[in-house]
Amino acid sequence: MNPLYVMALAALLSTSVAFAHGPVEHGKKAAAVKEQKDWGIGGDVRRVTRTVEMRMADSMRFTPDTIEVRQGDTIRFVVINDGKMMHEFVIGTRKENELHAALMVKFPNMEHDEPYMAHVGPGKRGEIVWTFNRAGEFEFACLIAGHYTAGMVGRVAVLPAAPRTPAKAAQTK
Ligand SMILES: [Cu+2]
Repeated sequence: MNPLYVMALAALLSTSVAFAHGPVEHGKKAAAVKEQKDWGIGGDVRRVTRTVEMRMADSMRFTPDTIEVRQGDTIRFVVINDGKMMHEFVIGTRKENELHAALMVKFPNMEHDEPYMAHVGPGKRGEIVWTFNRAGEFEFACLIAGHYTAGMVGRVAVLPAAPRTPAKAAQTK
C-alpha cells in the first residue's frame, strides 16, 4: 500500500472516530445534526417522496442493484437482510465507500453509524430516510469486511431536479 493511501486512510479514520457512537440499535438513530454530504443529507420522515425496498443476500448482492431518483427526492429505504450473515446498506461516493471498505477490512469491529447507513442482522430489516439533494452518480454498498470487494455494491443515479430540455444535446454529462 502506498504511503499516501495510508495517510488518507488515517485521515478518514480520525474523521470516522470523531463521529463514532456507542452501539446504536437499528431504527433507533440518535437525533444527530444533519450533515451535508456529497451524496445528500439525512432526510425527514415526514417528507418522504418514495419508498424503496432493498434486499441483501449472502450472495453479496443487492436487489435491486441500480436505482434512479430525482434530485430533491427524500427516499425511505426499507432494507431487508435475506441472508444468514450481517449486511449493511451504506450510501456514498465510490471514493468514500472504497476508503471506508478498506478501513472495515483493517478494523472489522469498527463501529460506525450515520444517517446514510443501515446495519441489518440476518433475517432483520432496517430503515433509513435520505434526501438526495445533489445530482450525480453514487453508490450503495455493504462495507462489512470483504463484502465490498466481493461485489456487494450498487449504483444510485440522482437525476437533476430541473426538467429535461427537449434538446438532448444540451444535456451535460
Ligand atoms: Cu454484506
